[in-house]
Amino acid sequence: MTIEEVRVFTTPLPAKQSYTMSNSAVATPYSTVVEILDSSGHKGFGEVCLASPQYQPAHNDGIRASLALLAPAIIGCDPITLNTINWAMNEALDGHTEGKAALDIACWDLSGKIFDRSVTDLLGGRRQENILTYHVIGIGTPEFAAEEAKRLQSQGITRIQLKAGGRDIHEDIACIHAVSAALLPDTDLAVDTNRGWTTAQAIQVSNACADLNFSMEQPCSSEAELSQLKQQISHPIIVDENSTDLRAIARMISSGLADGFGLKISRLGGLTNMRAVRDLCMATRTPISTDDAWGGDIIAAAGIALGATVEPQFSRGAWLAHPYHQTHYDEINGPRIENGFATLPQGGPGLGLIIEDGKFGEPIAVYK
Ligand code: 0XW
Ligand code: MG
Repeated sequence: MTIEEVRVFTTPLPAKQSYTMSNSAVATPYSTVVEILDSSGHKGFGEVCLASPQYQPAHNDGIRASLALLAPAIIGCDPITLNTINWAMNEALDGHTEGKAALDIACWDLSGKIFDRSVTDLLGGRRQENILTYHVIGIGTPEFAAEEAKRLQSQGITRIQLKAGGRDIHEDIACIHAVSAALLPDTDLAVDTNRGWTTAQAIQVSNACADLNFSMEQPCSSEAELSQLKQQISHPIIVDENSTDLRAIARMISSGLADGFGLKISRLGGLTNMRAVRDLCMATRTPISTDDAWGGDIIAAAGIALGATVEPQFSRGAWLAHPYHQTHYDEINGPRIENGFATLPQGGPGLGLIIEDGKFGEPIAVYK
C-alpha cells in the first residue's frame, strides 16, 4: 500500500458569533483540507485551520505553502507506517508542524479505512465513552461573562475557559469574580490569557482572586516567565502555547512548572506526536485537553478520537470550534456536543466521517 496522490483544498469557516481572545479576534479563517489517496483505492482526510494570525506563529496560507514540500515527500510511503511518514516530512522541511499535522491526520484516517477500524482503536482504544468538552467565554464585560457561564452550564457544560488579558487588569479580575459567582459546584474554570499578562499582572490577579478556584492557562508569554510565576502563585498553571513538542512538555512536567496542558494537534504536528505526548502525560498523571485552534469536522473528529483515549481522571476535555462557526462537512456524522459531551462520528472506519466528492470544490493543488 503506498500513497499515490495528495489533494489540497481550502474552505472558509467564518465565526457566527463574536469570538475574541486577548491578542486577536476570529473573523473568517480559511481551513486547509487534505485528501490522500492510496494504491488500494482508499482515501483519508486531514485538516488544519488556525484561528487568527496572532494566536500562534503560523499562518493559514503558510500551511498551504508548506504542503508543496511536505506532500511530495510522502508520495510512495506506506500510509500505515506513521513514524516513517513523520520522518519523511521532517527530513523534507524543518518545523511547519501545521502542514505536517494535516497530512498525519489524513494518514490516520486512511489507516483506519485500510484496517476497517476507528482511529480511536488505532490510537490504543477507548477510555471515555462520551468525550468531555470545554467551552470558551470570550473577552467581554463581567455581566456578559456571568450570563455566558450560566447559559453554558444550563446546557450541561461543566468545563469553562474564560478568556482574559489585553485590557485593564481590573476588568479581568472583575470578570473572574463574576464568573466564579455564577459557577455550579462541579464546574471547572480555566482563565486563559493566551500569553496576555506579564508575570506581575498574573501575580496581581492571583492575589486578587486568592479565594477563588481556577487554573491559569498560558497566563504569560514564555516558559521562563511561567516558571518564575509558578513559584509565586498557588493557582495551577496550564500550558498551551508553550507546549510545542514532546521535549518541552517533558521538561515542564519534570520541573513542576505545568499542572496540565492545552494540547493542539496543529502545534504538535499531528496525532502521531499527540499520541506520544498523551502517553507521557498519562504516565505522569498530568491532565490534558486535546483540541485545536479552529477548524471543521475533520480536525474536530481527530481531537475527539484522541480525547476518547485519555483516562477520564486526566481529561481536561476537548474543544470543538463547531458551536462558534456552525458548519459541518458531514451533516449526519459531524461531531456534535450534547450535555457537554461529544460523541465519536459513526459514519464508518477511520475518523468516522463521510465526506462527499466535490464537497470542497476543485483542489488548489494536487501532488502525485
Ligand atoms: C480554546 N481554544 C482551543 C480555541 C482558540 O482558538 C484558542 C484555544 C485556546 O485554548 O487558547
Ligand atoms: Mg489556550
